[in-house]
Amino acid sequence: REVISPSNGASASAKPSTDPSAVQADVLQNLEYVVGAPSSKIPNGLDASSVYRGVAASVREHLIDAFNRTQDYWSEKDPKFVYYLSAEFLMGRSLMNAVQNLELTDTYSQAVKQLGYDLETLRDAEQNAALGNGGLGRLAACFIDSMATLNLPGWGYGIRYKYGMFKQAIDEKGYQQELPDIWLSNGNPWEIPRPDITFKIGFYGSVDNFKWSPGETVLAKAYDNPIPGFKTPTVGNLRLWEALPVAEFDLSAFNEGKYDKAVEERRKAEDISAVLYPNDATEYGKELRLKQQFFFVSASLQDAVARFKAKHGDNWQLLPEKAVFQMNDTHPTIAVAELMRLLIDEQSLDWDTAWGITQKTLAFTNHTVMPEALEKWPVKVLGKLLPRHMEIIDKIDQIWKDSLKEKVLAQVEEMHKKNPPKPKAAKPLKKEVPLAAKAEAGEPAEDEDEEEEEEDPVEAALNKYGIITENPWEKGVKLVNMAYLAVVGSKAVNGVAAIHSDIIKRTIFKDFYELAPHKFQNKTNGVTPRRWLAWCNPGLAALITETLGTDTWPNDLNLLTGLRKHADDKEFQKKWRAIKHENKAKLAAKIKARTGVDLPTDPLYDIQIKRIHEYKRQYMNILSIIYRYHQLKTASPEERKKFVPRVTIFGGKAASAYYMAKKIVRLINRVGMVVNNDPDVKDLLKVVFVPDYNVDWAEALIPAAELCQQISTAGTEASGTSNMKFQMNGCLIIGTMDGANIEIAEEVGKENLFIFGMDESEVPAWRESKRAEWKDYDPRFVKAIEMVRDGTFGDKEYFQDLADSVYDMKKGNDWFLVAPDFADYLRAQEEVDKVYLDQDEWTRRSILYTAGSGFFSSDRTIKQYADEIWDVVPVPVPSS
Ligand code: 475
Repeated sequence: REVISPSNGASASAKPSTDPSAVQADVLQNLEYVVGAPSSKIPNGLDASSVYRGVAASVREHLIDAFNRTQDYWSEKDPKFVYYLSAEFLMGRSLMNAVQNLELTDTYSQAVKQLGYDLETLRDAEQNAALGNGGLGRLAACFIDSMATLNLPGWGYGIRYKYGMFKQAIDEKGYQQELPDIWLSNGNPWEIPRPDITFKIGFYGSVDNFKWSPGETVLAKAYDNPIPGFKTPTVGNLRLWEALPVAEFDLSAFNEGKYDKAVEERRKAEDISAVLYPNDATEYGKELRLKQQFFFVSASLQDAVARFKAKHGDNWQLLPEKAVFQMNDTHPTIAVAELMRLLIDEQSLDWDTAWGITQKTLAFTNHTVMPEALEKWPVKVLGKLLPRHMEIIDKIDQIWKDSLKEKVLAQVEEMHKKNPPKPKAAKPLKKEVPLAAKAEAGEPAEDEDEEEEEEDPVEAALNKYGIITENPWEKGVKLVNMAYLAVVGSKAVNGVAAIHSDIIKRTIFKDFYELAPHKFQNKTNGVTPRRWLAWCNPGLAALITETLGTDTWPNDLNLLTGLRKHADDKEFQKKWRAIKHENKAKLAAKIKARTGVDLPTDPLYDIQIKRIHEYKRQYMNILSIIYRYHQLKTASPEERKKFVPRVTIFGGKAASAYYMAKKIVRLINRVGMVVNNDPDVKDLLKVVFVPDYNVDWAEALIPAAELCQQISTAGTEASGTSNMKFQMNGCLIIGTMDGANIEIAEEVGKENLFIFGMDESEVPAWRESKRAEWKDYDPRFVKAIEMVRDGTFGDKEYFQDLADSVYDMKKGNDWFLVAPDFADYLRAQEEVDKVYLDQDEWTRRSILYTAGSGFFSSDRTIKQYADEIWDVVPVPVPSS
């Protein structure tokens, strides 16, 4: 049976050409009719930004063509779809990625060359789409790239924030300044507005006999962002929602002269999709944030459910076979209640049927064990904003607790047998010490140890499993634990690296794991090797292709193991090193242009780029640099010659309210100002803080890095993903046995990393018993702290409490173990210097890193999600 779909016929003739001169004509057309440039100015009188927009509009035609074919085909085949629900997608720039993924780089390079431009310059005219904070948001972006490349039917769903991640500037004193990111100011050629696809989203109001009458309603409008796969005609979709008022404008208010009131509705609605909250791994308890979460979850579920209904009518039992929703951390977990509401209230299913379907359709990923990052909404807030959902959550909690009663009773009896009850009951709630949360508020971190009231042990045990629990910090205040809601409502729960998946089973989800061990899985993170190796490091990519004799490795990254046999080859090493050197020179030029700092290109390039956080320990890194500076200053000219020159680079944003993180940013900058201008150390040490670290910076920094810092306190970094990007680009790791570092060490050989510090298993004991009386400060640590205190880097007063935080146990508490790990860190740093002197050995290791990075392709990760959680299979789109 031959099926001729309308798109086949229609697009065959409309399909854009890939011949350079035809592409050039197309670019000119777009410059004239999309950008609106007068033909007299085309091409020579135009600025790069205009030409970029013309080129982007032309590339967009190719994307849309393949996008339509893909989506039509999938719609016709009706396979099971995965929907990736995420409050963040940190996409970065699209032009080069699109051109490369579509395999049109040469075509477009030639076409724009003939017009007098080069593609590289145009690429810089694009604004970064920074709709994410850090690791979690960038992971979502890598995942949708892999989904498209693997031909997996699936969409990403999120929010089209008007203002993305704040832009960071560093003022002349070294302070972080936050500026708005007006990323849409030049328009966005990569999106397709869908004014016809809108859903109503309700808030507030009341519930009468299970019927919800919202008190406020806004519209969610869809924008589709085509996501090209590589070496496949498949183009996936990222659908982002914008919030709009239901009524455009209140004309009668306007006519009465009430201008503010006339536009009030619009402003209130637009607020919902206005800003991305600049918080990484911290909960932010604002009603507007919950509003955002419900807004995009509801729109996405309504959209997917409507699509299902159009095909399958009321055959709801089929839903879990046609759709799966992956919840990216706790932000979208209101989906559990919203899917229940849609099935019960709108589709008239009974509770049990709806619950069975929900539990088979949702899955949940946890990304952090920081207790303050696990969202808990006050019942009062959630109940006011979403009264019907609160009712549903209440019932889920009740049924859940009832189902546990027998088990809990047995447990309590067992406990009593072993341990007859003393007059005072055991503490019902183990108090974690979420110090970073307190530090964020600028409060001193101190243990609180109030007396707990006696509590019925059964009640207490049930409370600890409860989705609705009492706030341990505030008596009588009830909270909805969103992570627990997600665990109970999902078919699968996963962590993002082996150690992390193990930790969540032992700690934050212990009781849930014991009740339903089958739900718990691991999916070690990955990154897209297209953006993070092939496109950002063309020199290395070419050498790899030449050496392996194939260019298929970006889609089959395990082929990189073929590099292993060249690791000792001196000629090959030379070529490998030359590429690194070239990347360093390019980076130095970019840093010079952006910061004015001159960097030599021969020293070891040592880089730490990630959100600024106490647990990530940028502080420990800068303390070791301070000590190095001290050593240099006190060395004789002869001794100085023995130092291995280093360029140390930092990048990362501090959450705007995170007090200590902001001090760390300032310290790094102040150290840079002193060190970089000190003739004594000259080219032996440089300290650079790149302002406004983002995806674009990462693409320049990672290929140039020789050493990267992955130095989180063991047990705190869920996975890390920059570690994988650095590894792919042949950058050595100094790090702790934490997150995915452990798995990287397995692939590369532990002896090839510079591992130091306490293990995850040793950390709790140190915190509990040794921390308070820790006196064993290494003299080098003492020296570095002294230099923070004594005004060597200025701002004497300002830095005192930063020094205290890791040193004075009455004022701080060094929760993240900077002091006890410091000596071993310096030992590892010395080892780094030693190995760097042996360039052949360094390069051998570098090659082994790249060769061992195949496992960390997000293609592998996504295949595992597809096979082990989603049950979604590839549906490749026929070529034409
Ligand atoms: C982990 N973000 C990394 C990465 O799995 C890991 C954002 C807003 C509010 C609360 N939290 C966030 C995160 O929790 C986050 O980015 N987590 C990171 O996820 C991907 O590689 O170790 O810290």
